[in-house]
Amino acid sequence: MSLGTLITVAPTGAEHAKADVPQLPVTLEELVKTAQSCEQVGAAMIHVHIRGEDTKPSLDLGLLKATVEALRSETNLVVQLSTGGSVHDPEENRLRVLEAMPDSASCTMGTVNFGDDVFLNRWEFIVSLHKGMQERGIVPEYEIFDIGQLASLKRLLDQHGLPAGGHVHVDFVMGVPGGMPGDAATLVAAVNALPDGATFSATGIGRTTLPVMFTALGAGGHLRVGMEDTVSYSRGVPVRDNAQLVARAAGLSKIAQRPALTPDEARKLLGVHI
Ligand code: KMH
Ligand code: ZN
Repeated sequence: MSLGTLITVAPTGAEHAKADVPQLPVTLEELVKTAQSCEQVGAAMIHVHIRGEDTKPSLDLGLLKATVEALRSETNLVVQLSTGGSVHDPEENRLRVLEAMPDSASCTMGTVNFGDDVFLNRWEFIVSLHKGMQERGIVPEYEIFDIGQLASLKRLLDQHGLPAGGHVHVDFVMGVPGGMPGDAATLVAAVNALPDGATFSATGIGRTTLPVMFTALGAGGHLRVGMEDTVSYSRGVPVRDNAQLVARAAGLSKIAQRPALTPDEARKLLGVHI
């Protein structure tokens, strides 16, 4: 069990509309400010989805590169780009995200129903992402939306070897309609099915946020929080900003005697080069 808690902030995502959630960071300036305020209260890594000028999800390579550069110069956070994008993004655009050379990138381990949509992750595509990251020295975070995807992760590691950095880190994304539920029993079952030596973080979508957070802390895991996953702080109370969610996670981590890791401690845990 790791002594401290890696807190990842996922501030934007691809699903919420700026018109519905005005506090959602969508411009590069808003993203950098959010990143700085989240770092100040305990975040060590940022999971980034960018938006275009129209505030809609984008995988524009130039903007992705500018985002990585800005986050590197204005914060010390580990910069993780999403290769999941939105459910509408084609595979070639998702794969091209790696050309922005982030420290880390997400790699979802299977296809899953996603509300009324389908989040498509074919085996060949997963292998391309894994190999693309190995070649570039980008550290993957394997996103797990359902327990069976852990069997795919073991198959991937058996067939194609360890990721860059030599360490396997998984993020359980729980409570997506179509994926695994966000409850304690499911998280414990998922933890028991992890590859040997892997670390994990967990996030619960919407009202599953708190049960997943408490269970992850108790099970020795790390935390992902942010407005990608949750826009309500409590029943009927909108999230003020991402830092509010990070501060709550950092406070609970401290109470659990597993205080928030610094970004450099996170790099060590994940195998990201300093
Ligand atoms: N937006 C979801 C369809 C990831 O970032 O890698 C996919 C997602 C996972 O958020
Ligand atoms: Zn994401």
